Amino acid sequence: MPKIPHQSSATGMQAIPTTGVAMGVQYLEQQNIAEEFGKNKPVVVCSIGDAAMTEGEISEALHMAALKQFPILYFVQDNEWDISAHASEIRANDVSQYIQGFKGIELRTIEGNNFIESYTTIKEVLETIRKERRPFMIHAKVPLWGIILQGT
Ligand SMILES: Cc1ncc(C[n+]2csc(CCOP(=O)(O)OP(=O)(O)O)c2C)c(N)n1
Ligand SMILES: [Mg+2]
Repeated sequence: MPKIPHQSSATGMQAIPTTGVAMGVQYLEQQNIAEEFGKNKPVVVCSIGDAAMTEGEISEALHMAALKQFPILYFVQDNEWDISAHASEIRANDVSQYIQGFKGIELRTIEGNNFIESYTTIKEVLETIRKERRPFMIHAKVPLWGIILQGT
């Protein structure tokens, strides 16, 4: 069953707690005191927006995940908007470029509105994390809903 940690109204605040959970999962496994899940080992998912990715705390979390190889997926939904500010106003790079600075976190960049590509990539990444116990980032490029609705 999924377990969901606390919510916060400040953007990006999920990265440190979720990375901490992944650290805990790794600790239990390394100490041989983890619950037995067979092939279905736990995976931690940090779901986050493109603008929230620019927060300072994110860097701390990514550094530890890359260094210690935690079983976590950073799932970034990039709609190119930060409320009413466009990506071009608030960031120098997208996350596929940014993550290159964190050796050890494997990247997949996908079109998030392509169901087959999204489904197969997420399936493959979750299976790999369950097996190989290391961090991934999926950068899903997605449309902004409001703009789509206005256009219809
Ligand atoms: C630390 C902090 N700064 C600013 C805000 C105001 N704020 C709320 S949502 C948001 C934009 C988030 O954009 P993104 O992470 O791309 O998520 P999206 O809404 O596009 O899915 C901002 C700046 C906030 N909640 N917390
Ligand atoms: Mg956004």
